[in-house]
Amino acid sequence: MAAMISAIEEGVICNEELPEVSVYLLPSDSSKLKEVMKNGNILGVIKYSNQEKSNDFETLKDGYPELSVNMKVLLGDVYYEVWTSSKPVSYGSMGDLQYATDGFHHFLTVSIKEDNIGLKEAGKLAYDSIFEAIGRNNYPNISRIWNNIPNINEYANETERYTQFCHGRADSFQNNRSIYPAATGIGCRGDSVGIYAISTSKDINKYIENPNQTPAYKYPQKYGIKSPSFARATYTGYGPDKGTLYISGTASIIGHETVHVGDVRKQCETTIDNIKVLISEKNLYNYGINRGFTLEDLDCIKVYIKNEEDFETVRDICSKEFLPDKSIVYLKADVCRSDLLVEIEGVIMANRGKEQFDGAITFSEARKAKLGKWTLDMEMSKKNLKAGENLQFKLRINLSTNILNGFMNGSRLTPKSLLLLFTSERCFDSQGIHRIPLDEKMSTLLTPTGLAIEGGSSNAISKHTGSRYRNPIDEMFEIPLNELQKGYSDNFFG
Ligand code: 3EB
Repeated sequence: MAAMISAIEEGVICNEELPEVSVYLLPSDSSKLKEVMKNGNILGVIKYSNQEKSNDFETLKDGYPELSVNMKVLLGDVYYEVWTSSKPVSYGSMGDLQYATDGFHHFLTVSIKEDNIGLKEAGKLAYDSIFEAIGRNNYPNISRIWNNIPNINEYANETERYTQFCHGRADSFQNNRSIYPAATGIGCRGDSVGIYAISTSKDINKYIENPNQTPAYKYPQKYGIKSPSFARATYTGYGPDKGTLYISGTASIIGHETVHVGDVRKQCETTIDNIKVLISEKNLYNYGINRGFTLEDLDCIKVYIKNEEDFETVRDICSKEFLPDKSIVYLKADVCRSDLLVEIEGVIMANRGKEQFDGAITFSEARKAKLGKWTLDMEMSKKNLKAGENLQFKLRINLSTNILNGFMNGSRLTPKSLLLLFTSERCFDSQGIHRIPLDEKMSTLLTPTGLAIEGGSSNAISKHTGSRYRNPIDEMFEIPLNELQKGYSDNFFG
């Protein structure tokens, strides 16, 4: 579709340019690591190594959050996971917690010594401090979190330590926020629970489940009196091509049961199948993300292996499934259930290497209207608008069957087409006065500013609705209803 910009003045659509986060997982001797560190805007650095103490942070450290995870690297020696932003970063700390922000993202590390308090209490304290920091700093929406738990499968007071951790964590979630982000909960060595997390100021996170797995927060009580507080993945960002998909630690679990006990090959294959299903278009579609991914998109892959002797078997499978130019690290670690032999996680940075309109604005929405659910993706060719220029946009709108049926059956009329009014929500009149929707109690369905609005009691600022004001983008499209695909099923959104 194309629209003509018809306003007299030049205008700029105020779409925030969001800072972009990059994650790198690199061996300590790689030149790429030096380059990344030199480029700056570092949100945080996580060190994976067999070493008890971090000894080379000294040379790297520059005020950013850091965490040393004591895990044996099975191929290589020391790996660094480096988080950077495209925008300048500032740093702070609150007690044991260190954080970095770029104005939109908040990265944190916290390490809690268990001492005599026990793992349940340590887990609760760690999460309380996280919620306090992200709340106070105003970045409350967690996208992804990693929990490194010492001696995860050992028992203390007749309960497995992992379930103690889950208990403390669940208590903290209950007091603070009942939305669960993508996570890893994995065994490490040492005497401290090491946690790192990334969160955002705006709620742009979509928390994704796997249709083949019971949501972890609904695991039955036989796995612990309080269920694990995490989702299978998080999609964070605006638009299908400008987001990041964080894939949680994934294991050989179908429903809530461990499958293929004792068979590392089959566990590894099941784990990979679980990831395939999780990131598929069919699954993501239910969350308003109108695209899918494959294993080839997966980067910053961590493969946790319980028994070192399984390394070759696991690597054989993984090197066939994942692309060789992606980062992968094999770590020796106990998984949260003692019968799990392998766990895999990764990151898909959807905004990398994908062709886009120059300076494009994109956004995605998934909403619930009176008749049912709908989603849309929009991509617009330009951000800076000049009168008389052509504007191209790609639009994908999905209406649930409930909405379509509602259109058809809800009235005595039989609608034949859908009218799509495309306007800029924010516009300025010829005196330069900012006209907001409320001026006219408008009801704009699609706006190119990152907001999709439904409802309202009056009209849009549009020539098509008799408004007194002009709008620089103001096009009406008619889409015959019989050309619309049948909508997706209404099985999400709670
Ligand atoms: C599982 O699917 C495997 O407790 O934060 C994976 C990811 C696992 C995160 C966590 C646990 C956690 O239940 C274990």
